[in-house]
Amino acid sequence: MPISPRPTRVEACSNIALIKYWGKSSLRRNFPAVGSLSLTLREFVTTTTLEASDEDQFLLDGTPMAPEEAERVLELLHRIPNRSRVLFSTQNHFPTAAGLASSASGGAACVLAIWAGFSLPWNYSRIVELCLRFSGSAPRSLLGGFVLLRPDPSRRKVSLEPVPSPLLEALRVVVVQCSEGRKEVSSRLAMEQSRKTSPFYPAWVSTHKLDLAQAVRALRKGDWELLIECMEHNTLKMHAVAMTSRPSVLFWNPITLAVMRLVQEKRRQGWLGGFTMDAGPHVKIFTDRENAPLWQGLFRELPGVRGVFVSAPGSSPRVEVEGKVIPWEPVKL
Ligand code: 2P0
Repeated sequence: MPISPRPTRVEACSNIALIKYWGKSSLRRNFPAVGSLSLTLREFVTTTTLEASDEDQFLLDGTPMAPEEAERVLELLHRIPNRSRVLFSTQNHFPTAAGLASSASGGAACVLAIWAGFSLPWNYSRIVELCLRFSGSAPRSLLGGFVLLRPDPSRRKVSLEPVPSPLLEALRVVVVQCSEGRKEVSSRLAMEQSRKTSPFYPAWVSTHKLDLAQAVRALRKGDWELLIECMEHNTLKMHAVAMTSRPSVLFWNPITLAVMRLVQEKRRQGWLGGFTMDAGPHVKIFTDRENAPLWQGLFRELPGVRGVFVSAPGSSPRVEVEGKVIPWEPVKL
């Protein structure tokens, strides 16, 4: 008899890195060359459901997944011998088409749904590893708040650690959507190109630990100024590495630059906020709940901006099997 999954539903929040992951030391194991520090976002949620079915179906926002997306799910399902066919459905409650990262929440939700649905004997460390294989940013969505991911190449593992901060509760992220449509280059491809061809890649790797340590110190102390300084520095360094790859990868557009300039200008006038951009043109501004409406109002009026969204910090995933919430407290490694 094939093993059937129990009906399972997982909600996982996406995350945004303050200090970036860019580059792999092993392509095969999708192992990061550098650590990263992120914030989990409450308003950017992926819901994944899994149940038995007559045929395998993999849906993203109600339509069949692209083959490379379905392949990541199948890679996990291949680990279950003699399984029944499944209906695997993922919904992103945020604009995927806008290029805002969904592989983080999607990866965490996928691994947890398969683990819980099939009652697999995966321990926490195994779940982290499988999330990492799915996507380098996915393990960070296993925890809430600020999350530090550190690679330990000698053990071929990464560790995850929540970073407590007095800034957390009042923190808000304002996401400024600077284009329509999907991104042109995948992060996976672009970071590999950076590793192989950018003359700045070795400097990126060798200075990264210092950025992480500074940002963690800023968070622990509640030091906004230091946090913004090292987040913007690390962001610009990552983009400099991408830009100086061959062929060059330039994620920004003129709206991106206009938003960055406005953040700097308003900060000089006393507004609280710092920018970061990932593998796309959109700008995310880290600020607090008093200043968030100011940024929102400013960017809604800026010509070319397609949307402005605000998120508070999010928590770890919610896993429900047969309608019951099951404990998911990833505290130990
Ligand atoms: C980050 N990014 O730390 C960095 C910053 C994009 C820029 O993690 O190849 O989709 O699947 O491990 O996780 C996006 O890369 O890459 C990412 P893979 P992923 O958030």
